[in-house]
Amino acid sequence: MPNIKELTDIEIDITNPPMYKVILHNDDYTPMDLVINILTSIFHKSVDEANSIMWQVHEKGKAVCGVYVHEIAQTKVQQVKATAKQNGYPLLATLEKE
Ligand code: TYC
Repeated sequence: MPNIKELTDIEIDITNPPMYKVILHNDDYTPMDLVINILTSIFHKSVDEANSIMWQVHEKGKAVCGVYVHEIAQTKVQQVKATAKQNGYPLLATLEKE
């Protein structure tokens, strides 16, 4: 029979995993269309949402494009990095703990 302390720890792990923001950064080279494609394909945004996030990054320097558990957030950052590299652009995404 688990004691109360064990039950509390398990509950915290399942219900409140730490969450991470994936932040997209502006640069002067990555084409707007590629950023929109990344936001629709990797972050599952609608074309309207992707357009709005892309303009926010372009005008303000950065924007949050999603909030995920660590493993998923890290995978998305790597997918952005790989896509940018494949296309020869310096697009940058980073993680920030919520
Ligand atoms: N500033 C880029 C341009 O003018 C567009 C851009 C938007 C680049 C968002 C990166 O995360 C980014 N082509």
